[in-house]
Amino acid sequence: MKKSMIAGAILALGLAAPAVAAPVQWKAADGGNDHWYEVVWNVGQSIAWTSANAAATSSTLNGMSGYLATVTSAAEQLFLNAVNAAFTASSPFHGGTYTTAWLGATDRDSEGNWVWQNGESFTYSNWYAEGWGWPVEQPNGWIFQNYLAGWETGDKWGDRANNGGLQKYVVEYDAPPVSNVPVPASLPLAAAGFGIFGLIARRRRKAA
Ligand SMILES: [Ca+2]
Ligand SMILES: [Ca+2]
Repeated sequence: MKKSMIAGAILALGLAAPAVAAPVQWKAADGGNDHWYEVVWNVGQSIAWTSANAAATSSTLNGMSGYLATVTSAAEQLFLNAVNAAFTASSPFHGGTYTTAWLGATDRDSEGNWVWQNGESFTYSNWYAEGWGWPVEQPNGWIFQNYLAGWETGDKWGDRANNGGLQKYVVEYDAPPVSNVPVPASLPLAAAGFGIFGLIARRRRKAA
């Protein structure tokens, strides 16, 4: 526990650089969306979905905003399979064709109601669903597994706990950045407003 907290602190400070594959574009000329994708490996350390999500949303690429990747069609899944396989092949530490990586969906707010964090509609899914015995059908974690793990079995998805042991995540970048939901400009003002209200309330209490 202590060790992982220290590792987390080091990562937060950016002292340990994760391994990042060169971003790859899914070109419109190839039937894609012109978005860029980047596999990030947290070298030998598991990374929580929430940490991966925060890292992805603070990433930029040539002025484009990043987010944990969304997979919204079979074609996009196939493209990402190739990206993940290329990354896996480039690393001697990874076995198999693919390795599991976080994707940008969660059902933490409403069990079974999976949503992409960037607001795209969750109409396509690729859950592992042919389970007779082991591995079992996914998602299977009920309220204990609320985060989307890509390539859980082959290229199929599974649900995992926030600290589900994954070491990789995929960042997607829009070109141009359109699908990220921006932080409303009024939010800092609102926060400042609440601060003022808090002051007034304290003064009133003091006066009373
Ligand atoms: Ca769940
Ligand atoms: Ca699961």
